[in-house]
Amino acid sequence: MAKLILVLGDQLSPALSSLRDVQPQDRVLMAEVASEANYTPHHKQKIVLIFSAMRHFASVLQQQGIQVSYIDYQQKVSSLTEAVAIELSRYPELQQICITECGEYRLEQEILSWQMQFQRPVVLMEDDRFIASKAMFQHWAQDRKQYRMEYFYREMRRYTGLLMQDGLPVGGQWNFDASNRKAMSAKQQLPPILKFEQDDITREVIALVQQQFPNNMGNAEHFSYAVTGKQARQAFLHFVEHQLPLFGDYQDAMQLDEPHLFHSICSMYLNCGLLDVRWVCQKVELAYKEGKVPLNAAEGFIRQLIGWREFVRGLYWLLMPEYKERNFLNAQTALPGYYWTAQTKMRCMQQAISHTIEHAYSHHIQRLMVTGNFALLAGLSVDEICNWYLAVYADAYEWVELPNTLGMALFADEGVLASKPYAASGKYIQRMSNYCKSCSYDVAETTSPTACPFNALYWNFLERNQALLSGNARMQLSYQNWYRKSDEERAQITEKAQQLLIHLEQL
Ligand code: DLZ
Ligand code: SF4
Repeated sequence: MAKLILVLGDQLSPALSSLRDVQPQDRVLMAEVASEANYTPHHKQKIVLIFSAMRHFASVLQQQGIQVSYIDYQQKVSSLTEAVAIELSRYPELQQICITECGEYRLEQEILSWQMQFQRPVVLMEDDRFIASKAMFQHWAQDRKQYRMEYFYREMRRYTGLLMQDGLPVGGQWNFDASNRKAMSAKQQLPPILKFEQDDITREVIALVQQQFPNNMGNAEHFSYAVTGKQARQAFLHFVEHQLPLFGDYQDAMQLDEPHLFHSICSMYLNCGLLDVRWVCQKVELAYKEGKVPLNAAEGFIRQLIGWREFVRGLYWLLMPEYKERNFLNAQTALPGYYWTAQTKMRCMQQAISHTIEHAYSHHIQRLMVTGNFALLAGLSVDEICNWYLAVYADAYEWVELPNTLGMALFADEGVLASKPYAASGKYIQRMSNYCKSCSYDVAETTSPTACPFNALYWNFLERNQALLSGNARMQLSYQNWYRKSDEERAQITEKAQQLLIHLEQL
């Protein structure tokens, strides 16, 4: 039976399950469509990455002799459903629709309606690019009162054998996180970053994006990311050689005007399928075995992939759709305009947001402890913040964005993902960066007119959410510190925080 195989914009992997058994009579369909391009206002570079990588991937499939129908954005097709309808009317002999399971709940619902609509079986195949299947995660999660990444991660180490010896973790411990929190000296030499030349396909896509998405965040003209599997592997090997040796040490550090530091920037390639997680982890393990990188770097990196990445995906599919509705701390405040413009006097926020505008990327501590932390402290709308992260980062799809934002950054899931809110005052940002030195605000102050907004907002966050958070064992110390202050000081801080919240747009 001839099949229609739909390949999505984040399924650009030669080893994709739906492509494994492709027959000469089958047709692959790939489509640039309005609904996927517009369900959130994606950063221009995210759209360029996906459309250009889709076009390159389609041409690789064609070169392999596979029949491919490619619908480009100019054809103004509204949705993937419409794309499938067009393909089936052109090729009615395609009797089955075959697709590797997708990354977002909303699209899965759309796909599930096709069987009825098109009167053909829809075969959803497991996305085994992930190491843990949904069933495997469900099995791990069942009967657990709490889901903790660390325990899941240990299972995954055992399951993959990565950094394991005789059933035990290499180096005698599972996790070297404690040695991954060094601040960085401004004199630290930074390794070169790898940029790719635009080819004709990418240039054409850039012109399209500039024309069709003029108001989306960012600028596409200087786009220099990888758009093929070969380039993405080259980018990753560059990281292993140049950045990985110090990745562990400086994983949490932030530096003025330095968006990349020792990070790989490869999540965007992994998440759209250009890189394979097993290949990536094996390269990192090999670099460790060859003595090229220390254990804290290799372990820290592998933990992000087989630990966090697989864990958040498992949780997403376990808890959707109800998960998306959660708002434990009842955060409702509208997103200030500077999340889109970077026009704020807060240096840390200006840096994290301007890096985002410039590169459709910022690293995880900027996302968690600057823009995420600020949103948590100020009680910004969970829905709006989740939508922002989904739109502005080139690596963002809901399976990874939602748990990281709603759960980890905003604690809106009541601690499913993190055992306590990642709330921090300006002191944390001062310790991990050199931002405060050039900030209009004073990180050492809490209530003065030029005091760092993070400080009063941090205390006010505790005060405001006392009924919900003071029972959390891991928050005890913070509450003790708050109540150690005099009544007068607490009243001043509360007053200052209220002023900040009223004038949030002007910070
Ligand atoms: C993100 C994205 C964008 C911008 N455009 C498309 C598209 O036109 N066609 C497509 O197949 N996929 C696109 N994607 C990726 C999808 O949104 C992604 O497959 C779903 O969000 C599920 O993860
Ligand atoms: Fe950010 Fe406060 Fe430091 Fe300014 S002083 S950079 S607002 S933490």
